[in-house]
Amino acid sequence: LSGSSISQQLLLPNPCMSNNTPSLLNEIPEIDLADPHAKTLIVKASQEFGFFKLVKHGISMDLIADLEALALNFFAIPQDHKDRAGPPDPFGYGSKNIGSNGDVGWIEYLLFNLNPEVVSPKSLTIFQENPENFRCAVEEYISVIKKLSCQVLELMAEGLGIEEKNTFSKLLRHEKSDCVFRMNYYPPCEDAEEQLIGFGEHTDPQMISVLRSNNTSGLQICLKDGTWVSVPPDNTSFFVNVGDTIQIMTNGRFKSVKHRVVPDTSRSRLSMIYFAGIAFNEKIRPLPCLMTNQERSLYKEVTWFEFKNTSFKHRLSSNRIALFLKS
Ligand code: GA4
Repeated sequence: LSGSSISQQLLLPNPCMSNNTPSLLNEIPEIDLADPHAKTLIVKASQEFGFFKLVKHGISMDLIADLEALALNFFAIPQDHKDRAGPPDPFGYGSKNIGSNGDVGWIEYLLFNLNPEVVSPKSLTIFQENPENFRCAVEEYISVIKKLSCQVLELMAEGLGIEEKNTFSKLLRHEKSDCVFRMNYYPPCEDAEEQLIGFGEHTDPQMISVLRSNNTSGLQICLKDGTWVSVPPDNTSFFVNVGDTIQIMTNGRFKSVKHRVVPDTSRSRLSMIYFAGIAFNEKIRPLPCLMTNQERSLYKEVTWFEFKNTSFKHRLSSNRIALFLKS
């Protein structure tokens, strides 16, 4: 990323943010997956924050460290080599531009398509400059994160008192589930005179997102009252965001959390996020078993295909769910 061409858009838009650092989120809900209360704590955290941290998840730190090293190798190769794996339309290597509606950030990234229905020849070029072990590490990581995501989704269903505990997880296990894996690299922004934005505020459209980052800060989440708080980095844990799809499926009980990333001035941040989505033809609507007697759906029924298409036509910060609210 070239420091000389920082556009106005990269500056943090929120005036209350530019001069003061948001407070640290000290009470981030921590879930130990082996704890018998995990399901209750996950539901509480999903309602209150739409965000929580997974500890004692059982995923090998070696696997993570290997993938992190390979990803850093990729981001360190010459720009023209990286560009051969781009542009991310919608999968591949991207730099600065996010999506296709004019959003920008102080970021480089790799987007992997995990939906067998979407043909993505670019997936091959991502690995072109890299040894076969990069592909293997990505595949292995995705397979363990998918299992972890299913575990979380099952605890969510159980905690909500849904009889079939695989209600959400079976949507992810579906052979045509539309998932994405993303590696984000935020170079340090030491020369910047003003606070830059790495990844602008947004919610994730899928069911849940499972994030792991190195030990560099940057992630911020927006609380219910609208205040932004920084999430202390923790490279041994995973962070889970509730996405738009689960907010709709729970008729608003779970909150799709607004979040953003502000790059560090002196250290680079690397995060890897697995977005657990559903198949294109699945309907997004509140689960009938969750609706109490008089309760009415807050949202218009929509397929994931329609929801995703509409989302991708709007700016990053747009309120996607609001587009599907019943009047
Ligand atoms: C946000 C969550 C995931 O990173 C992502 C993003 C996608 C993209 O980078 O292409 C989008 C964004 C995300 C939602 C609105 C549109 C599409 C950028 C953007 C401006 C891969 C996804 O699925 O939705």
